[in-house]
Amino acid sequence: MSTTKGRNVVVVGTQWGDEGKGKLVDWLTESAQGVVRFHGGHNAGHTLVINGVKTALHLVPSGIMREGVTCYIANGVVVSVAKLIEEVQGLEAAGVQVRERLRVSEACPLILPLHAYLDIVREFARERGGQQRIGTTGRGIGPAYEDKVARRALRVQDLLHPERFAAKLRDLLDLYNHVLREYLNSSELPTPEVLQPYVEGGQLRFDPIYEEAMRHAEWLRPMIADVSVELNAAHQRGENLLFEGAQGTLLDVDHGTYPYVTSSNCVAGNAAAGAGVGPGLLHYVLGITKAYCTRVGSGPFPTELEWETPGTPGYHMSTVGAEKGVTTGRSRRCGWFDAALLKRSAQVNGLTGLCITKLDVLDGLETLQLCVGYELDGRTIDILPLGADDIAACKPLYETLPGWTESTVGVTEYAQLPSQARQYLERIEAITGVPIAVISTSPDRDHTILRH
Ligand code: 2SA
Ligand code: MG
Repeated sequence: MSTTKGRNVVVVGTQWGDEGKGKLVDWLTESAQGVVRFHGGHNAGHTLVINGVKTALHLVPSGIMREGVTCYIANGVVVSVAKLIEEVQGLEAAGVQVRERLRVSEACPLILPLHAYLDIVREFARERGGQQRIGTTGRGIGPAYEDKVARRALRVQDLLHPERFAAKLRDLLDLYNHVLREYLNSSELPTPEVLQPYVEGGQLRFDPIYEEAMRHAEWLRPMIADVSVELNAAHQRGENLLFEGAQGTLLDVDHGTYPYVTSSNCVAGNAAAGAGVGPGLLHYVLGITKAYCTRVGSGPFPTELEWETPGTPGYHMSTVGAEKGVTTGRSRRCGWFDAALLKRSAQVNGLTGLCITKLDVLDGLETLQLCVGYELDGRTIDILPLGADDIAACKPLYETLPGWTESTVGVTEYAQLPSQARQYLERIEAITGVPIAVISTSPDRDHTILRH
């Protein structure tokens, strides 16, 4: 994990998100000059704890907490300027200088209030049609990516051309208002309070969306950049870049538990496409892995435990690990570590090294179960299958390992971990074939073990 000049690191989540990527990106930023978000949007929730002070980030890259680091929001990210303003203002009120160090790609598709509305309407329609909700964050991520691949998105660069913006927005609203009229009975539609100014009788209104976007354009203007050109120039200068993944591999639209996924590619390979750099610039892929599993939202989770009953291991993980969504405040489902799932993640990301987070949360559990494969349709398999239906049919196969009673909170030397903790980690390494380079023993920046 040692960092040399001009060496770039991609940080990805290997499970369903919330593995602790934010802390690691912040920690690694000590030797980076730029941090890049390359996919997703403000559905992400990255929590950092610095000198005991907690900061939650959604859209701003986690490098922002280090002075002098440039933060890039690259073309693969879907941007809500309203949410960006809110987040930047919060950070600046707390004394973090942001705007001079933030660059936003002109090619980013915009998330407008209409996308959040469509997100909520779609979830409602699924349920009404007898399907399970995806359990989205309701931030408009899916509808914004739909517009992007359908080639009708409004992009950051359109904000600087009011007439062009207005024409594109009119077309978009015509389309969606038609869809809303045809397919849904507007009187039934739920409209959250924050979206009420933009909706009338189940129809999206042009004026408030347009006027707000034009105000936002002025705020954003100084930060708008050709991020791809800037990243390539930074690399030429010998700077180290850090590519910050959001969500996790099992939420990837191609490789995850489809359709219970997010709408972007969360895997390491997308760092190149989503940032506008060549794949040759991705030198080290660090997979962030929680020492157990969590998932927020619907969808299959083979090693899920009962996590609401006091006294159970699942309850222990949920409470000691404070497993609540940073963006929505939803409780996360909890379960045993799934090494067969990690095997899938290691392959699709091409992991160079692993970072195990929240090891300390397992302190005090008598025994630990490690999923090493599944029974599926009478066969035994050792890697997570593809797609929600097969994954839901998997019966996990476990190995039992001893737990430890000592506290590991704040340990910074591998040798000082209890022998059972080391045995647990080394078993994970042996099954996945990926070396554990880093271990995190509390949310604090300094409570980190660097192994190699
Ligand atoms: P969406 O909103 O379209 O991306 O939702 C689709 C699925 O992706 C999941 N998802 C997430 N899972 C974990 N963490 C996320 N970020 C926040 C956090 C989530 C929160 O860090 O805690 O606060 O609830 C995140 N973002 C999206 C989502 O649950 C759906 O399963
Ligand atoms: Mg999170």
